[in-house]
Amino acid sequence: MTRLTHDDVKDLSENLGALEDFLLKHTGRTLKKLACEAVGMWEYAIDTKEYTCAVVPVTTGEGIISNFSESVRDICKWLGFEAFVTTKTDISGFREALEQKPNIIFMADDVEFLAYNIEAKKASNNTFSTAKAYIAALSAAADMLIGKDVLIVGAGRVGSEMARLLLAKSANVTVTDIDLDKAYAVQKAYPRVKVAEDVREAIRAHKYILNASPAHIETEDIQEGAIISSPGVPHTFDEEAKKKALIIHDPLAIGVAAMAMESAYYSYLGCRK
Ligand code: PYL
Repeated sequence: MTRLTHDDVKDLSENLGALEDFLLKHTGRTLKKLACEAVGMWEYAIDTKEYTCAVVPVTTGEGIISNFSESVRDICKWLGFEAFVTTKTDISGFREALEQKPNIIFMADDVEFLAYNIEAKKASNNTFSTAKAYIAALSAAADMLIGKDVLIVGAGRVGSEMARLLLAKSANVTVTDIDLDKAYAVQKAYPRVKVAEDVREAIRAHKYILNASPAHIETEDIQEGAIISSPGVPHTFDEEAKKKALIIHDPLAIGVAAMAMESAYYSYLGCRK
């Protein structure tokens, strides 16, 4: 996934209410219900207020994204979890977190973002949680995906996981990417997936689109009434695109909500190694 910037997350916490209203209007789900549906759990299987989430800022690679950890904390709180950000970073922050005896620890470097459930000894991964969550959102907005033609734009880690999950929902899946080797690698892994070599033509031909790429989607290519579920950043859809299509996007909250619920769910499932 493309790395977020401070601008992507600086207003995230205060916009959670607006995101929830949008999800309720277009998917009929709250953020929490959508997250639970994404990970396949009953919403009341766990009582989130009985869980504490620690978020540890990590300075490796390109370093801290200002307000990233605070946004993760606030998304967890929105779901009913107790949550805090450690004052220290990295291993010192990890140690500080442990002293508070949390149930789940969130940490992200430039490649991986995990929510580790200490009791269950199992972590949820933002890449896969995001894929599940955006498919759940598309499925809810499109009133099921069985037998429907769905295009995945972007054949990276998220796009490839989306292909697997969409096939499990009996959708007709086409994948496209400017790097055709990546698209054909997904088809090799999942032979039922079709490859569209012309990205723009594929977008013009599909009503249901999962955008798992940082690529800009031209407004003129978007079908009237299309539904585009789009975790990708940067998010470059203009106002005209938003009039033509239902565009489901937020830079972090939908994916984090799914990984938080999934991680807590491991306790309910009694995951014991
Ligand atoms: C998890 C996000 C979603 C999209 N891209 C992913 C990303 O930006 N990853 C990098 C996160 C770095 C966080 C930094 C910090 O502030 O702790 N290490």
